[in-house]
Amino acid sequence: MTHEDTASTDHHRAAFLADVVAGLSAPVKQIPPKYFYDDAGSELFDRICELPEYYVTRTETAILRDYARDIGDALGARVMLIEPGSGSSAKVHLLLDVLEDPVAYVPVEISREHMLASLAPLRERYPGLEILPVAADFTAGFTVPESTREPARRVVFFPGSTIGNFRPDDALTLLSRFAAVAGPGGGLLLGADLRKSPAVLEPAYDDSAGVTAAFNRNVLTRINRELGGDFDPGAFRHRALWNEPESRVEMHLVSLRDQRVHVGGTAFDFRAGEPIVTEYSHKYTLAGMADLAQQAGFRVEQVWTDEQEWFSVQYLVR
Ligand code: AVI
Repeated sequence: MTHEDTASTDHHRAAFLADVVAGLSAPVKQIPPKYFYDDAGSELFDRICELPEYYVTRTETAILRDYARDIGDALGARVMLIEPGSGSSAKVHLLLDVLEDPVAYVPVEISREHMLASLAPLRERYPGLEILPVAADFTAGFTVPESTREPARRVVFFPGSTIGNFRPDDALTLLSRFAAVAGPGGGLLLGADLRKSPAVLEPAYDDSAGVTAAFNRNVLTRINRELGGDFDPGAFRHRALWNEPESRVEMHLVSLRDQRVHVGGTAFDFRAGEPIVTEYSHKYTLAGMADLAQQAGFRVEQVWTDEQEWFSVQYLVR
C-alpha cells in the first residue's frame, strides 16, 4: 500500500464510522446500503444475481442483449461511456460490442483494486478503446478525465436499478449530477426496476436459499471487522417487505432480543423486534421515472422493457 492508499483507507473508514454512528443514533436505526459491498458482500451480491427469485439482473441483461442494436443506434458513434459504481464492469461489454467506434470507457468505482483487476479483460477485448478509471465514491461526485480523442457525446451508464436504492430526493440529486456529467447533448442509459406484484418482489429479496439474508447480515460482520463493533449477526433476523405507499422493498435486520451493541466506543441499545433499515429498493412506474428524469434535466428518448414489463432500460437525453 502506498501512503496515498493508506490515507484514502483512513478517510473511508472515518466516513463509514460516522455514517454508522449517525444511522444507529437515528430514531429508526439505519445503515446505508452502500456498505454492503466489501469483498464478501460483493461475492454474495454476485450470487444474488444468479438466484431464481432475483429476476432483476437476468431481466435487465436480456433487455440489453435483445435490444443491443437499437441501444447502440440510439447512443450513436464516438461515445465516451461513463459508468458510476462500475464494480467488476460485468455488463459494459454488452454495449461496447455494439457501439460504433466508442472513444473511451470511464469506470468510476470506490474500490480501486476491484476496479483495476476487472479492467484487464476489457483491455484485451477492446484494444483500441481508451480506458480511464476513476477511483471515487460516485455518490460524492467525481471529475471525468479528458479522453485523447474528442467524443461526440458523453453517456452515463447506470444499470442494475441501483437508482432504486436511493430515496426519491437523493435519486433526483444523483440524476441531476449525472446530467451535469453528461453535459449538453449527452445522455444517461439507465436500468430501472418497475413496480410489480409483491408476490414477485418479496421473494426476490428473501430467497429460499438464504443468500440475501447472508448478504444483509454481512454488513454487521463488516462493521465488527472494520470499525471494531461487537454485533452478534446471529442475533438479528433478515426481513424483506413491500411498502406499497412508498413503492419500495425494504430490507431490515430485526433484533431478536433486547441487546446492547458497541461500535467505535459508542453503545447502541436494541429492543427485541426493533429493526435496522439496511436498504430501500424503490420500484418505479414508467411515468414516475419520466417525471424524475425531467426534474433532473433529462427527457426520455427511448425505453426498452421485457415482455412482462418487469424492468426497463431507458435512454435519457439532455
Ligand atoms: C444493487 N441493488 C440494485 C440491489 C437491489 O435489488 O436493490 C441490491 C439488492 N439487495 C438485495 N438484493 C439485491
